[in-house]
Amino acid sequence: QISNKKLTAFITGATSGIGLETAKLFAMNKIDLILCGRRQSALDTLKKQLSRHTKVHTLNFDVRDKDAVFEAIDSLPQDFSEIDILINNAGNAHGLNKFDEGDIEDWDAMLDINVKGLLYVSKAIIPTMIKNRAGHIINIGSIAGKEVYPMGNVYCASKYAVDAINQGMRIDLNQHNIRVGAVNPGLVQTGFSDVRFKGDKERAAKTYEGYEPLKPEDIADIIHFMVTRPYHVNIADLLVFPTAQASATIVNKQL
Ligand code: NDP
Ligand code: 8X3
Repeated sequence: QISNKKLTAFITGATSGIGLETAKLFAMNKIDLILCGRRQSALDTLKKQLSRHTKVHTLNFDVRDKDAVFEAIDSLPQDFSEIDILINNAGNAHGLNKFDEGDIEDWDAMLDINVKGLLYVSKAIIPTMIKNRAGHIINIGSIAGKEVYPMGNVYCASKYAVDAINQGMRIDLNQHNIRVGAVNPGLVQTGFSDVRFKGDKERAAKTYEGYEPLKPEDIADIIHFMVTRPYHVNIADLLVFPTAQASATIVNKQL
């Protein structure tokens, strides 16, 4: 029974936003952590801060790099090798352009990170869960994986893929007693828009003006709720908006 023992969680994209807040909340609740990202200084800071509350191990790899993913996960010390919870969170939108004006490098980045990176990490970790006949995988999808919106095109495609992978994992891992579920947020104020708009801070800030967006802490709270349900309860698919948002494109802005 997964809930009776001290848990170990593996979080991708732990250096910022949703992943970072999930790491903090898990640490406060004494869940051991394997935190991943590419920014070593952010990983070092997190390790220093969160080690006061729980055991923390950091891994620096780019999820696009298949060999690096498997080497990093193979390198885990014995006391971090039994992973109970996988939060597949690393990802971003790159650009917001009409399809015909899309940048091929942006398309590659979104499909390689949001889809293939998630697959590599999952492939490396699932065997432990199968061996243990227990585990919980939470895939961070998006409203963009439920609804295509103007100029969302390839980012939406990447998140529709996450939605399909979430369903496929749940079906195929069912016989192994593994829980699989997705959280699909609407607008959350994180580093997301800085990346989407390639460092244009003014444009990024505009995304969150005139209404109260979700905070990454809100999503962390939901993820923590999911992992703390009794083991026979699997929250399979959850869509969460800020109250001001009704769909991918309908946001009640008071500007
Ligand atoms: P942030 O930009 O704040 O965080 C993204 C995280 O992903 C960072 O920790 C980053 O770490 C990591 N990451 C990005 N690219 C790579 C890579 N190639 N290899 C390894 N790690 C990588 O954004 P959010 O917290 O908002 O995003 C987290 C997830 O939530 C994403 O999957 C996103 O699509 C999803 N989401 C976000 C929404 C929002 O409105 N913010 C809404 C719906 C879904 P580092 O740079 O150190 O590698
Ligand atoms: C992030 C939310 O609406 O920018 O996935 O696609 S949105």
